[in-house]
Amino acid sequence: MKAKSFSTSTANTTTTTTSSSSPKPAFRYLTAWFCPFAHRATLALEHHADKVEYEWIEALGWEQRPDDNNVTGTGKEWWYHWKAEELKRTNPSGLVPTLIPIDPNTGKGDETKPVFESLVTIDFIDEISGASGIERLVSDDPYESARCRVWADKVNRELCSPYYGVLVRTEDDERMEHFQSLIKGLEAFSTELKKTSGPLFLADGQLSNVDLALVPWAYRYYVFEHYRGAQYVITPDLYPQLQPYFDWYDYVMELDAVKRTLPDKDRYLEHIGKYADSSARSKVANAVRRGVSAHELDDEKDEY
Ligand SMILES: N[C@@H](CCC(=O)N[C@@H](CS)C(=O)NCC(=O)O)C(=O)O
Repeated sequence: MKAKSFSTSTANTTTTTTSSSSPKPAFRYLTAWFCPFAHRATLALEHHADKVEYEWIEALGWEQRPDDNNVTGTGKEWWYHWKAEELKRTNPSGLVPTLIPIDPNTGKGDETKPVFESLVTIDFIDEISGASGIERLVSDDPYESARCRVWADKVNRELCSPYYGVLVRTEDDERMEHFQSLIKGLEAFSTELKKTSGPLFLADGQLSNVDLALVPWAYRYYVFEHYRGAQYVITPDLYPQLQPYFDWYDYVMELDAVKRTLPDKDRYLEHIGKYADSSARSKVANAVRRGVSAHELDDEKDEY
């Protein structure tokens, strides 16, 4: 299999690599350029780009469907996700990211072994890469690894889910409530960052699953100002207590594996506008509209 180098333009197309026998683990990577959950898996794949190969398959996107039956009652809510058949077949929830291992003997995806759930994909990619020491995203130290497990989940609940509350909820006070809980979460994260010498979650500049859990959303917080106004901006002037987080942010955004995976800001702004104006239908958007957090989405209740 030919190694594929990532560029943000890659994320706009389906990239095909040719297959032959290869000692490196290789995957069909069912993803979407805009998806922050998938971005976590992309970051892990790119961090281990010399050890793991993948074929980027754009497997999800917006499609506008006429609201013939006036299901929404607003005449506005027309945007749904189209999904690749391969995604529907392999992930019971039909969500990206999903990784399908490529069988080295046939060069085809082995659909009996899909790997999904973004936090799981980070750890899985790290393990299958065979990396060791400082290159690992899951610490070799069992105590640090346990602390990271707790914090990756906490980051997911407290620093990622509120993002959707700010964008999807329609009342100002509800949006602000989600924003305030995000700031509280960032305060807790900043305090935890002080436990090591910084600037990353683990000591000695070792990138971890906790860092990768947060990078996609930290990068995307810029959309708040555009859609929700100046009181939703997160800057050192306004929140000096978050300085460890700002130092972390400046550092991670300069890492090569991060820089080359960041979606174009204007293009993403347009994409996420469908959440901000309530015209989007997706499991996450429906869960938040129903009044629960994004991480509590339910396949049955939030199907659309
Ligand atoms: N808990 C999942 C969430 C993934 C997710 O919600 N992905 C979105 C794209 S950003 C998706 O696939 N949506 C399809 C749908 O809503 O049906 C994870 O962490 O991987």
